[in-house]
Amino acid sequence: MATVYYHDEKDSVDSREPHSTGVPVSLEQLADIGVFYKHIPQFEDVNKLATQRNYRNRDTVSISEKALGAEALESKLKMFYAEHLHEDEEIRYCLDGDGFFDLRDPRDERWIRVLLQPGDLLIVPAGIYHRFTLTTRNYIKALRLFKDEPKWVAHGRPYADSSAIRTEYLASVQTQ
Ligand code: KMT
Ligand code: NI
Repeated sequence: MATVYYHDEKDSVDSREPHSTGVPVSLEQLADIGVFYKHIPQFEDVNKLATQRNYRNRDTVSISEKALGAEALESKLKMFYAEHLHEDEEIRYCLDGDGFFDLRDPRDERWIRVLLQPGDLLIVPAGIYHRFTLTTRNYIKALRLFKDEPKWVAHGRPYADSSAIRTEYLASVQTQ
């Protein structure tokens, strides 16, 4: 079962704690905001999905104190946990460890938290505000898939509010 729920918004508590309200969010609700979640245990099925959706680039990241050092880890997490959006749809697939993706529901501005564990795949649509953090285990190894050239640029809020990609995303959610 996917672990997806509303975030408790208690921002004084470490982001790596679960922050659960105990109120679950269904995969249908995720789909309503253009987010697709699936547990895919077989790696070849990830490759199939990537081919079907025209993904041409990928990389693997290890995010942990061991991989990055304590200081770099803290600064990376700060960056990932700042609310941002990307100009392209992107896939995240958890290979090892775990982490939380928070997705901002554009209809009520609530944060929806998705736990990514090994074999979990998340399609993050272009234009959705989101953020990422580890769990208290402090380690994830993840595959990041990009349609074209990896666009590392994260557009922060509120600067991206008036961008074309945000407007397009909001229109796609409203017409569903
Ligand atoms: C993102 O889009 O915020 C990220 O890629 C975070 C790290 S991937 C586990
Ligand atoms: Ni991002």
